[in-house]
Amino acid sequence: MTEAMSSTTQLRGKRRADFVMVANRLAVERVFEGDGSPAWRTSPGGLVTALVPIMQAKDGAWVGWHGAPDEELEPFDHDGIDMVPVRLSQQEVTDYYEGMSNATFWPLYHDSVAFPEYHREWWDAYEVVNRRFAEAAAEAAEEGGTVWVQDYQLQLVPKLLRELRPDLRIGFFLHIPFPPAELFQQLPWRRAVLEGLAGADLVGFQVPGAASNFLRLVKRLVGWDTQRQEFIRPDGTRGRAAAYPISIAFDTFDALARRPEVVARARSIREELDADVVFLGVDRLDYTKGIRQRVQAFGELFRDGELDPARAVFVQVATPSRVRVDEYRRLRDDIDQMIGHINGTLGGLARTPIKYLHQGFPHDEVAALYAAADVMVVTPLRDGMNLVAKEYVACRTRGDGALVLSEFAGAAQELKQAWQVNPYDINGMKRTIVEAYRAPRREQVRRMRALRRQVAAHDIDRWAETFLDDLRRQR
Ligand code: GDG
Repeated sequence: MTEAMSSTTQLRGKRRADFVMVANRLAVERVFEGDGSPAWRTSPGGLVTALVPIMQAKDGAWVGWHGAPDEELEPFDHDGIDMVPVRLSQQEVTDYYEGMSNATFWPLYHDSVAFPEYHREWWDAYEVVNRRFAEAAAEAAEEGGTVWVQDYQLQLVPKLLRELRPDLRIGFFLHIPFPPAELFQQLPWRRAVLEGLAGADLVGFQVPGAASNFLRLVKRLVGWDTQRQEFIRPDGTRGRAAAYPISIAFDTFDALARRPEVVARARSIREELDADVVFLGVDRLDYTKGIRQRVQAFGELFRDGELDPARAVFVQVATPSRVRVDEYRRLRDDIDQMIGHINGTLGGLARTPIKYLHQGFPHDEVAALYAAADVMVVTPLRDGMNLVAKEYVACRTRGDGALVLSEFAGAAQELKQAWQVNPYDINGMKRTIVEAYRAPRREQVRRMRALRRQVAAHDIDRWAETFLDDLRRQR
């Protein structure tokens, strides 16, 4: 990841861009300097880092919400990119973002592992906000330009944009899973969503199964013909749906983990933990990530003496997330209680078997944790990709360490040499966790080297290039 950069904010006249990104959030966040004056800083994160150079080279524009409700801002330049803020009212944040996006689409698309709620007023807000984003993109894009729309908050934008600006080349990428027909059909607005997505020339998914789910649904519920990866609209134009597994900036993580400060920090983490074996989980605190099941498994391993609390420790970092959505509050309370119980009954004065950190850390600290952990445990119940698994691999610069990975993460389709588990099968997961840490070092190294080759060869730059090349070819 790049270091956050701050730059002065300057307003620009209306200028049209040849390449426009559209995402729920702008690529910058507002920070306040020492004297209290506001400035914009590039958001950390792989997607932004990968796309910033492309956008700078093309004089691009980025359309998105700037993060504060009830505030209208003029477009401004930030490091050579036109930032186009979209306004959201507080009510829209509640209905479009927390409601329709995060309490309907998010659980429905993740196998309904939490119950999706359907509220008509949420849907109404979703339509209104999607139209606002489409209009902002239509205004920002140059004649014949390219627009790339990101993720489940904006599924109606491709169609709306196509109606407003038939000259544009439109791409869409879904970062989360796309469910099979049996689940998707619950959605009262299913046809509108399919048609919304199918306004794009290229609809990208994390894995091939998601693209086929989409194509099958377009055929069945919208009634359009499909041929292999293509769907054919009534006017005869075609769009394509295919898989583009997202990745990380491998070289950046690899270099970060080799920095002397990070190496030293990893060593001091090991000293502080004072354990022979360190297991690690790093997730947003989200019910899709399988944290309950993972904690259950570790609790039993410690209770049954398979792991000795005097010798082993499980470190779980859970970054606070979507704290205003009810289901996330329940999850936080559950996890607190489960871990409190395990540590209270199995720990001692000097020992807690589970070190639980309900907070976010800077990137170099996360890299040091990856470098310090013998076994990384990534057990989502369903996950579009899961970048944590790939980041761990990239930070294992000595080629050792073991990755335990849920077969329900998109990443499992690429990371074949991980120790794969079904997170619903607690006994199976316990067995595999023990097997991974007891594996001979040469076995761990053999697997890790293969994983590192895979991630190094398929990094985020390659992901963006492949998607954009295919989009160009499609139209
Ligand atoms: C969605 C999809 C898909 C976490 N804690 C800290 C921290 N993180 C960073 C990780 C990683 C990112 O957050 C999490 O990415 P994931 O991919 O694991 O999961 P989601 O947030 O659910 O992302 C997912 C992804 O989109 C991309 O398409 O892979 O399937 O659900 O980068 O490192 N970073 C820092 N401190 C923390 O405490 N700095």
